[in-house]
Amino acid sequence: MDVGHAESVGRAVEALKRARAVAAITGAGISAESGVPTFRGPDGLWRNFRAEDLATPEAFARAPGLVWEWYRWRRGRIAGAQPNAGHLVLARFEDRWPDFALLTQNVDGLHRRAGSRNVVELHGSLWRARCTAEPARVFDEMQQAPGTGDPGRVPACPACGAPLRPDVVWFGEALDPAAVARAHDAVTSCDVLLVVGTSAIVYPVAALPALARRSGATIIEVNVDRTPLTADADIVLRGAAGVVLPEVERLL
Ligand code: BV8
Repeated sequence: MDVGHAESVGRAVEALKRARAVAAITGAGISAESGVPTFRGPDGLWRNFRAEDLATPEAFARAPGLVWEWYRWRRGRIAGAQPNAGHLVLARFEDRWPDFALLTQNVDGLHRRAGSRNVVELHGSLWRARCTAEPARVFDEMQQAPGTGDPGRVPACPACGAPLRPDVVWFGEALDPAAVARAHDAVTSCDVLLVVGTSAIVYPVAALPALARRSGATIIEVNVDRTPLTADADIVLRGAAGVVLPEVERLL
């Protein structure tokens, strides 16, 4: 561990040891070491697609079969993935801080599979589908709804026959108000906010670290690269989440 990094890890450990309440925001980077492609990295999901082509209500209205193909492809990529050491450390943090809140932008479900229970899936879940006619009708694991696995097909709601859509938040769509309220409560009441593996450019989640900072929290960024948040983070741990988070946990 280089001296600068060791010192930053030490400062992060001290802040966490003093913390009464801790929260974390995660993005696609924490799943990278599980083999799940990120959105904007060199092997990013967006490399072959443009977000506005697929992750928007307009795209779904224009080409629902294409959008379903993309989500089925992503489910296939994720189905074989296992939670990595970074996911597991955050799951164990629930035992250290009873109210540890995990606010994720990821839709891959890996935090829950790692054992995290207090997870706010701010952008929904790839593993759920919901009825386009009655959004309250949500199908878990997608197996419950016939046709969600059939290539090219747009699955139909078993209750009313309307098309199903992935239960995720697309660009231009509002986040679930209840999830946003839980995230707001977590970041305004924590002493330390970990921001792990996110490019910090997708709003409204990207606005949460500034809110935490205004509320007095220490911001710790864990990322392999710089982001728009880096300059405002109190502590920057430059490295892979699956390496850095275990380094921190070992010293707690
Ligand atoms: C909203 C779910 C308003 C679906 C996603 C212009 C037009 C339209 C909208 C906007 C606009 N300008 C701004 C907006 C708002 C827009 C937005 O912020 N756009 C950005 C791009 C500028 N936001 C929205 O549209 C949001 N809704 O504003 O609604 C509204 C209000 C009321 C009423 C109606 C409407 C909705 C945003 C949610 C969009 N959905 N995904 C799906 O997944 O298919 S976004 C998508 O990006 C994912 O959720 C993803 O998680 C998220 C953020 O990306 P990251 O997770 O950060 O991933 P990324 O690849 O970018 O970065 C990975 C990072 O990890 C990198 O920093 C990398 O260095 C690092 N890394 C890599 N490996 C590792 C690592 N770090 C650590 N360890 C490693 N090993």
